Amino acid sequence: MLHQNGYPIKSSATVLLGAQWGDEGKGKIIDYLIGKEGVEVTARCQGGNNAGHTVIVNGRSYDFHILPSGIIHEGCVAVIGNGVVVNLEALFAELEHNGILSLPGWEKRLLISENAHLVFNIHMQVDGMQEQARESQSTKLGTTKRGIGPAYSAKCFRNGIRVADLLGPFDRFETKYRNLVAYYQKLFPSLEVNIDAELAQLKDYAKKLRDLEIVCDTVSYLWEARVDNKKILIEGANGALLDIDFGTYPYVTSSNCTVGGACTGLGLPTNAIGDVIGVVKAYQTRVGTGPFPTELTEGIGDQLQSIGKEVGVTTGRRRRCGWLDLVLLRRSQMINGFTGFALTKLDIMDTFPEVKIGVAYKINGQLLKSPPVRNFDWDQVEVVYETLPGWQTDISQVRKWDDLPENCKQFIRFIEDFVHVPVRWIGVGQDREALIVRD
Ligand code: 2SA
Ligand code: GDP
Ligand code: MG
Repeated sequence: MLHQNGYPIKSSATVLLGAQWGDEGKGKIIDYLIGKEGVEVTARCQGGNNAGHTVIVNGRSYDFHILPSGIIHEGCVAVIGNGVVVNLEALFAELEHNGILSLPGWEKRLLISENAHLVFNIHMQVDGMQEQARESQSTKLGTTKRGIGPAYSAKCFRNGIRVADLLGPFDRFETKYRNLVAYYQKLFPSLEVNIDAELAQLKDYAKKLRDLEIVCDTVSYLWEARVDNKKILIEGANGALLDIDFGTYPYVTSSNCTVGGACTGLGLPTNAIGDVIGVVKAYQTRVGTGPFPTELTEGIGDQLQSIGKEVGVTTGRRRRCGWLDLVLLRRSQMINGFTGFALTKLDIMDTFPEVKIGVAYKINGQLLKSPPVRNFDWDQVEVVYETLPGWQTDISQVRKWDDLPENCKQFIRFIEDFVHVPVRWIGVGQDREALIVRD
């Protein structure tokens, strides 16, 4: 493709997204793709340190919240795009906690957009206060309390503060910061902030960022990477059903976790997007409150939770579990246009005599054409299930499609036929190697 300025743009970016309510096992698939496909640039486009991606390499477990998982690969540049909200304290803690600071030249491989908005401690405090207020109205969302909603609200309210502001004249930054605190204190009179201490800490971060030279115009960087034909992988965080526009609103996060977020959160044109990989867990989980029609509150739900070790990576909360919901997966496909699925955690259902899949919704006996919009309607949903025989075989050591039990293949083909997306990767365990790659 020849760019209008005469530059040949060679590469397009692969986008990897959660197709459900997050925690589909994106971290592991990202790690596999980086290693296998020689990815040179990974980028986060939305969310903040509410995300929690687990990557297990040679027995060591990494948990990434704000850093792109690509940071552990020495040949890979990790970009935090303009659409991400950045908590600097969490960022530096994560670099340390995951042993990144001891990787040679790590600072040459991390880039942060100057346009990204900052998350401050006050945003986290406000997140907590808003949740408390919702609790008394029984409208609690179950946020991660990482200040994500308040930071994105400030961005839209246009009193948000960007990374570039922190690196500019400090007195200007200070004025913006004090104005922001004053704004929140009007809304929440009980909010206590030690402004001087916060500013001193932020000044330290400004120096650190300046010394490291990791803040830049990531739009130009990505454009040049495309001109240089670099392999780019965009790491979606959270999941389609948590998308602020298309998720189960208001029980969602505050960013676009669907494919459009990759463009707006990085400044990439739509024709820069190549493959869109959807990561799908073989069953459904959700952390936090909100609709979950196929939820199983006991029995098999408890088994999925304990066998699948379904616990939040950021907050340690127990994840709710239920059967795979193809009504919602098809919806996710309509919005994202997945070119392939990575189906994860299939091994977790190894012992089940039968497995169920949600295939339609009814309200008052009437089939629905689309998932509900109002909470009132979500509460009325009755799920129509397809029951398939279980495989009752340990598949954790299987590495080839042909070696999977027939009932397991039937489960996978059912998903493909229903959603019309090929399942290209199948996860059968936590490790990087525990994956079946389909030709
Ligand atoms: P927030 O904090 O404002 O984004 O919360 C709003 C809703 O979004 C959900 N949410 C998540 N759901 C699944 N995984 C997430 N990341 C962590 C993980 C979560 C954890 O990997 O396990 O540790 O609890 C994530 N982040 C946000 C959240 O539960 C709310 O329903
Ligand atoms: P993410 O947020 O989508 O990256 O997913 P999380 O890291 O929050 O949660 C997924 C969990 O499932 C992690 O503990 C992974 O190590 C684990 N996992 C990923 N794929 C598989 C799989 O195929 N089988 C098993 N048993 N565990 C997996
Ligand atoms: Mg997660």
